[in-house]
Amino acid sequence: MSSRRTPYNARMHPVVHNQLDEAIDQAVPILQRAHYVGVLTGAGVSAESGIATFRGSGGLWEGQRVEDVATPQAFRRDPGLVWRFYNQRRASLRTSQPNPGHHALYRLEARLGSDRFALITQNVDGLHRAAGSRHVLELHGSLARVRCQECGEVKYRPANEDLPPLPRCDRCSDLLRPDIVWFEEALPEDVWTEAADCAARSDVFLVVGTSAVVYPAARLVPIAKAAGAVIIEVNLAPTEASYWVDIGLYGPSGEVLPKLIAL
Ligand code: BV8
Ligand code: ZN
Repeated sequence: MSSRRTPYNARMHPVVHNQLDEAIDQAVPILQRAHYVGVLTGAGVSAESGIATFRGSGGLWEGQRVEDVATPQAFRRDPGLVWRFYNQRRASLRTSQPNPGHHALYRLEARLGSDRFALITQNVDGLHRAAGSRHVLELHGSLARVRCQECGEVKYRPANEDLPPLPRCDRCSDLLRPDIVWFEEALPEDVWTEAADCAARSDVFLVVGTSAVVYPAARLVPIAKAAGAVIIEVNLAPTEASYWVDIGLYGPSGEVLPKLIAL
């Protein structure tokens, strides 16, 4: 067995790496010439910071029905269960740091200037801001904020703060909920409008670490493409967005982004 496997691995690995290096070489001058760069990130960009992704084996949705924890109906039915899910995720952030992928995106913004760069993220972990990124559009909210379900007051409650199992509003005493966009809820309109504008303004659009199956976020890719952007995907493997992609960089974003952005 092993004598058959060894030559196969030895033959395949250099080929995969050469393809990635060639694709990075192709992408670098396009990125260097770009006037406006938009980036859409998903859970994969934080995987190397130790934060679980959603779909696939070991993902947050494995063994956990989305409908039980990430919908308004779930919160009405069992707010304690929903808060346990979110308090666990807040706790997991305490030991997480931005990884080289987050840092590389920060350096790209620093080089271009924030008026020529937008980082649109589906993530709720705050790691892009922790890495220093400034023009960040959080489409799905933040684990570091709570919102009163009655009076709507939003409060910053950083993940290193313990919350009670059923936190209540200081102002009206009603139940607080995570300030997260659940399934079947609309995205914050101002954030979505700005994200769509930025995608349409981009001449390069990076799609990083997302399965691109959740809407409307996934629509940003064809929006950017229709406006003439070159679409560059960074992921472990092709995704639902790959149909629109001009250059695919298939490898871990914590390794690929620093190479793409250093050059
Ligand atoms: C809306 C949850 C209008 C909270 C999230 C049928 C019925 C009902 C609704 C729908 C329907 N069909 C479509 C819809 C709309 C629905 C939707 O898109 N559903 C899909 C799933 C079918 N969307 C909505 O409901 C949105 N609202 O449409 O409003 C409306 C009104 C009334 C009724 C209907 C509609 C709201 C969507 C908000 C969802 N919120 N958050 C929480 O986070 O706790 S979604 C959840 O998925 C996450 O938040 C995350 O942001 C998002 C996207 O996931 P990804 O980030 O892409 O993560 P995933 O695990 O999938 O992929 C990881 C990727 O990383 C993989 O590709 C992997 O290969 C890669 N990777 C891994 N490691 C690495 C890596 N890549 C690089 N390097 C690595 N190291
Ligand atoms: Zn209140």
